[in-house]
Amino acid sequence: MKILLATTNQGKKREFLKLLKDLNIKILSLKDLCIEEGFKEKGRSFEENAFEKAYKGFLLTGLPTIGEDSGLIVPYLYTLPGIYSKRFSEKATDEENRKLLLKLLRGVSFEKRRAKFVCVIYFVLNKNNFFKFKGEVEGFISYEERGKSGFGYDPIFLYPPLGRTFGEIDTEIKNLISHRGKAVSEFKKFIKNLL
Ligand code: ITT
Repeated sequence: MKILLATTNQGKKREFLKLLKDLNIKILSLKDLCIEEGFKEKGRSFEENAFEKAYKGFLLTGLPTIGEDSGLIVPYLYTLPGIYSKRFSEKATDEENRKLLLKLLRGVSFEKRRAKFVCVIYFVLNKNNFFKFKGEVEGFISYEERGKSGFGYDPIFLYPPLGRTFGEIDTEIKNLISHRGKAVSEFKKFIKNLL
């Protein structure tokens, strides 16, 4: 079985490939298929965006497709960056996004720095059958950047059970506890049944 992973984010792709490597499935990326087109998100929820990416990938290639939308929710900031996680700051680079978030939380107490990562995966098997998987992980926004692992907001996402940010842990460990790791684990149960 071949599956398209409809993401342009290299950090996500690295994690997915590690998480799915024990399945008897060939995972192709948009890049592998020379598809340059980005997947602009227009939806109002992680669900809508994930579905749109997966369905568009399926329509473009005819392959069963995984679409994923994820982001960081900070209740103190009325759920921002949320579905705008990728384009939170003006320049929309990972570094600028992190800087903006730290700036908005300057002087804010630890308790109010609660945050959670959310990951929604849609798997479009064919034009009439699609399946949703979701994962979340809770933590806090740190006071400064720590560590260089991962991508996006990882260096400022503090995970209390380990006393470290996601920027300070290896991908293998992150995959065991992360929002994406949890959603993919549900997806794997499903796909094993299907196969
Ligand atoms: P695709 O739409 O092509 O998949 P994207 O980067 O545009 O890639 P999203 O719209 O889902 O993806 O944006 C999610 C953003 O949320 C991402 O760019 C990161 O800034 C952040 N994010 C999601 N998961 C993360 C993680 O595991 N660690 C750190 N930041 C994460």
